[in-house]
Formats: sequence, C-alpha cells, structure tokens
Amino acid sequence: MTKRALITGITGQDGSYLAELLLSKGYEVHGIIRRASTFNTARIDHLYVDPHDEDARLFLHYGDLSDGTRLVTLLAQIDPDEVYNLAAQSHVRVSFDEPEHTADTTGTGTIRLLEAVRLSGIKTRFYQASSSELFGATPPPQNENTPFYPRSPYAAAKLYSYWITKNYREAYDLFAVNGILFNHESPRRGETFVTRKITRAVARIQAGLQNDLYLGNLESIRDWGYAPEYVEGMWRMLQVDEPTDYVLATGVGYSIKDFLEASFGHVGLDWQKYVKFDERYLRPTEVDALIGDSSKARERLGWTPTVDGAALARIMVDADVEALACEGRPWIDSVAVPSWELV
Ligand code: NDP
Ligand code: GDR
Repeated sequence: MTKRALITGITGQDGSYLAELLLSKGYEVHGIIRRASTFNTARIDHLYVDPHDEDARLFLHYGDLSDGTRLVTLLAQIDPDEVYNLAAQSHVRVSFDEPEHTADTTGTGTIRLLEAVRLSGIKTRFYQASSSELFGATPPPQNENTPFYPRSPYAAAKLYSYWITKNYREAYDLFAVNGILFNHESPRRGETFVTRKITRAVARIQAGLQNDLYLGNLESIRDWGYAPEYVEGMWRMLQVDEPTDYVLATGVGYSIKDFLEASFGHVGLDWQKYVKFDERYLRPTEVDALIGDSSKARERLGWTPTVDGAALARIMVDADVEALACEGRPWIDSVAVPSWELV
C-alpha cells in the first residue's frame, strides 16, 4: 500500500527536503501552499510532475493555517497516514515586529490543524515542528528534560504548539510527536537567516558585487546542522511504535564569528574587513547559546548527524558561489519552471 503524507510548509526549506525524501521512499505527497501573487514554489519546482500524468505523486493544495475549515476539508479529502506540520512564521526577529500574526500562524495554526485531524475523524500520525528556541535562556546543553524559557513571540507561540501537541497525544490517544530541532541550514535556507545571509554575501563580495555585510549580535552560539539530515530524523520519529518527543542537534556550538571565519575563510577572505554592525538586526531579548544533546534520538531512532557548522559553511558558500554564476536558478540546474495546476 502506498503511504500518503501531508506537509504544511512544503514550500519552505524543510518542506522541500522532506517532500524529496518521502517521494524517494515511494510516498504520495500532498502539500499545502499559500495563494500568492507570484509563484512561491521555487524550492519544489524540480519535483513537479504534471498532475494528469499517472506517475504524479506530488499534489499541491491551496490552504493556510489561519483557515480552519479548509484544513478540515483537506484532511478529510486526502486522508493522510502522516501529517507534518512545518508551516510557521519562522523568523525570530520578525516575530517581534509581527507578534500577533506569529501567534496566529505559529501557535494557533497548530491547534487548527490538530482539530482538523480530530474533526475529520482520520487515523494519522502527526509531527510538530518544535524548536530549540523553546529553551531560550536556559543554558546548554539542552535535551528533552531541560526546562523551557522562551525569549521571543516566536518561541512563545512554539511553546503553545509544543504543549497542545502533547495534550492531544494524551487526551485523544493521537500518535503526535514534537521534534525539538536545533538550527539546521542548507543552500535552500531563507536569505534572511544569518547563515544564508553570510554565505550569499561571501559569494557576492568575492564577485565584486557587494562591499559590506551588516549584521547584529556576533556573540551568540548556535548548534547548526544540515537540513536534509534533520528531515530524515522527522520521518524516523513517525516510524517507531511509541509517540514521544525528541531533540535533534549536532552537539557542537559555533558563534556567529566562527561561522563568519569558516565562510569567508573558505574563499580566502578576511571577514573583519567586510562585516559592519547594524542595531536593527538585534533582538529585544536574545538567545545566547543553544547546544543540543540528541542522545535520545541517536539511541532510539539511530539518527546520527554528520555535518557540523564548519562543513555546513563550506557547503553553503560553494552553493551560493555556483548560484551566483547562474543567477535566478539557485540550487538546481536545468529546471524548467512548471505551472502548477491547482485549480
Ligand atoms: P521556512 O520559513 O523556510 O518555511 C516556512 C513554511 O511555512 C513556508 O512554506 C511558508 O509558506 C509556510 N507558511 C508560513 N505561514 C503559513 C500559513 N499561515 N499557512 C500555511 N503555510 C504557511 O521554515 P523552515 O523550513 O526553516 O522550518 C520549518 C519549520 O520548522 C518551521 O515551523 C520552523 O519554525 C521550524 N523550525 C525550523 C528550524 C530551522 O533551523 N530551520 C529549527 C526548529 C524549528 P511560504 O513559502 O508561502 O512563505
Ligand atoms: P534563529 O536564526 O533566531 O536561531 O532561529 P537566525 O539565523 O535568524 O539567528 C541566529 C543568530 O544570529 C544572530 N544574528 C543575526 N540573525 C539574523 N537573522 N540576521 C542578522 O543580521 C544577524 N546578526 C546576528 C541572531 O541574533 C541570532 O542570535 C532559527 C529559525 O529557523 C527558527 O525558526 C528556529 O526555530 C531556530 O532557528 C531554531
């Protein structure tokens, strides 16, 4: 029997890698995308197969986590074996500018989806994209037993989603898990997250297209892993017998300065000549240090990350240098942009 999965946030970094992974495992994959005035499917265009083709196994549907009735309709119609809730307003700094919208999408959106699962009466397994931001001000190392101390509207919204996912597991016997994932990056990372902002700048500075790179706090420490390995971990969490929560992390911390050193150094540049400070990139409350202990996932899921922050910097710089050489066609060569037929 072909398994069916539904991914919210399929157009994001993780959604695109997860769709690839599930398709490679033979799944039929359904994704929810938001209606926009321009195409927002660049990360998944290379997966496109004309839906009229009998080989098509990827299907997109318009929807939004702010629209609960639409979610009920879609869940009843698709009847997925697995639901991955990856959609969110996922930018921590932006959550201070748009706290209410962040609460609505990143927090309340989860209860709308869980209610849609319940009301549609389907039997499914549910993955919630929880975050190391939950730990916030609690010092590392952080694992599943570390107390939470959120430091942003984003983290507070994710905290609600974490607990409501756990509550639905206990209240309704739903197979629901929280993946508490530490930062994970890739050449598909959004351009305003610090790693990608840095690696894009390295490519542009090296090509003579940019002189300065404006950043905020360079002292914070993050545990950066490689996104394709993390979506594999998400999938594994839904394949075991018992639903429980897991941390995914490399266990190695790097400061922003370390990442600058690795990225600029990879092409023989000295970052100190180019990086300038702009206070607009500071957060009213910062998360100083996140370094995860993923022993539980390693032992129970056999999940082992292989790419650390320094290796990641090299992967991302190489991809951005190449992307610049064929501007407009980022991470995939030779993709003819399809016109998705949704309606
Ligand atoms: P992205 O920001 O790249 O992707 C977010 C996705 O959510 C996009 O597909 C976006 O659609 C969609 N989305 C946003 N708002 C809505 C909405 N109201 N309704 C439906 N879809 C919406 O995030 P990542 O792929 O990096 O992360 C995936 C998830 O994991 C997120 O929930 C994030 O908070 C969480 N997370 C991420 C970590 C990381 O390091 N990457 C670490 C821990 C947790 P569109 O393309 O239209 O904007
Ligand atoms: P984060 O990622 O907040 O950890 O959330 P981000 O890359 O935005 O920031 C990491 C650290 O870098 C510092 N920083 C800057 N950040 C940005 N974006 N831009 C800058 O110019 C800049 N200068 C310094 C930040 O202050 C911070 O300390 C990510 C998201 O993917 C969340 O959705 C996810 O939950 C967490 O990772 C785990």
